[in-house]
Amino acid sequence: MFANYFASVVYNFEAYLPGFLRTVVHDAIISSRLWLMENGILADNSDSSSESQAARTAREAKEDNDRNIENKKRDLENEKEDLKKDYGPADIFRSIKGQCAEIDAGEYTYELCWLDKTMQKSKKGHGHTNMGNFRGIDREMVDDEERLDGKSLGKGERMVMRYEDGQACWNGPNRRTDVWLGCSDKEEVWRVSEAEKCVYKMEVGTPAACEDVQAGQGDVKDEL
Ligand code: MAN
Repeated sequence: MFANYFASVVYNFEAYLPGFLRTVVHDAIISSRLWLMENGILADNSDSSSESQAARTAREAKEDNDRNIENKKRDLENEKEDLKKDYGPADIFRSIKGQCAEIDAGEYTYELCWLDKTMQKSKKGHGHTNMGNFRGIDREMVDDEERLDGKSLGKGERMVMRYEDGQACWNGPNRRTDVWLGCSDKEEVWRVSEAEKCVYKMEVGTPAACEDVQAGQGDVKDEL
C-alpha cells in the first residue's frame, strides 16, 4: 500500500524535472520499482498470469452464462424428443411416466415402469432381466371372461403398450412385453404370462384406461 503510494508520488514529481534529470531519475525509479517487486514489497501488475479481480469476475460470469445456455439447449432438445413420444390419448400417461408397479409371481417379481421398461426380477438373487423398452401404444380387440374380482380386460378394444428390444433370450429373440390395459379404480398389475418363450403379456388395471373407455372406445362391459 505504502509502496504504491510512494511510487505514484515519485512518478508525479518526475514530470516537473528538466529533461536530462528526468531520464536519470526515471531510470532510478524503474530500478527501485524492480527491486521492490523482486523483494515482494510492490505488487507486479504487469504480470499477465495474475488476472485482476474485475477481469476474473467477468470471466466467471461469462463462463456461468455459457454453461446456462448449454443446459437450456440440452433441455430444449429433451423436450423436443419428449414431444415426439406417444403418451396415449390426451397424453394421459405423461404424468405417470417413470412410475413403476409390481406383481409377485412365483420365482420372480415383475415390474412395469410406465413408458419406460418392464423387468423380471429374480427373488433368488439371479439379477434383473429387461423384458422390453417402451416403444408405443397400439389398440387391439380383446374378448376375455369377466372375473368376480373385476381384474379382467373384458371385451372390446383396449390399449396395448409395446415394450420391445429387451434382454436377448437364450437361443431366441430379444425379450418383449405387451402390456394390456384394463379399466380399474386403482393401478395394479393383474397378471403376467409367457405364452411364447421370452414374449410376455402383462395385464394391468389403471384409471387411465377408464378415461379411454368413457370416450366410447368400444367397451362392451359398460354397455351391459
Ligand atoms: C429366464 C427367464 C424366462 C425365460 C428364460 C429363457 O429363465 O427370463 O422367462 O423364458 O430365461 O431362457
